[in-house]
Amino acid sequence: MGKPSAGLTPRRTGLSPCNSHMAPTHRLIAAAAIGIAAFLAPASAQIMLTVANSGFESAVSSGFPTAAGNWQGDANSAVTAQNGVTPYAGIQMLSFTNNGIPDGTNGTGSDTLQLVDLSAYASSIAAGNFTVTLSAYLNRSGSNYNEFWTRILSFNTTMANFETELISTANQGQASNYTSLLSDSNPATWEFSSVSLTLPTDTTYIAVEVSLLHPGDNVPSISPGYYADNITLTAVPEPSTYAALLGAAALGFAALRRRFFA
Ligand SMILES: [Ca+2]
Ligand SMILES: [Ca+2]
Repeated sequence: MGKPSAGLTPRRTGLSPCNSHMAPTHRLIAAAAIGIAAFLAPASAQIMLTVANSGFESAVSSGFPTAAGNWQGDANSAVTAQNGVTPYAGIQMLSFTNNGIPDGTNGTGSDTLQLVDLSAYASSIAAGNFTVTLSAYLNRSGSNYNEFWTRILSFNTTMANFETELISTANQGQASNYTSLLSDSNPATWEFSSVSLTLPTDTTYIAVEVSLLHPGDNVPSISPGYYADNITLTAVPEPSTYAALLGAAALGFAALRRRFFA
């Protein structure tokens, strides 16, 4: 951001005697600088999406969700500090304690997920390159080999059909992505994990998920000692927004060049 302004400053100073042409020129310079500044600050285009009960300060439910609004899944629970682990923030955190039904081949998983309605962003998503990022803090006091997952799945039907869609598309949705994390063994530290997914252009909602996988041994329950907290979800729309800004800045400079070299 500093570079374009620094480059423009001497020109503005040098031009100051030419009163009659100054105002429009300054306006052009300012417009170009603002355009470039906006282009160089993509963080400004990031959208914070709402995750309900993002810090697990309220209870979570079991079963497949059929609507947006809270965490559901295996019978995990929101708990206060325990087993040497203090919540990352607030007074509660998610404890992974139940892994549903072992499937006999792929080990077991303890899943908690939430549906997020993205219909308000339909036009941005349809433009393509609409990327969402899910982040979570994870920690354990348990000593077994277990793997945390953060995952995003996209869907284009209604939320009431979520369970059917999840099963019929082999647990993948239309598109999905995950990051796995093997937490360190220090219960005093929280580990950060995040995953991004560029959504199919017809996405209407996504499922965001935090899981604890217990690979291989296929036991019917997971001992307490594995936790998640502070879930965040952000989106960055199609970069054509930046391209438009850069285009505006380029036009401004072209106009300046004509003024100086005509
Ligand atoms: Ca919390
Ligand atoms: Ca840790």
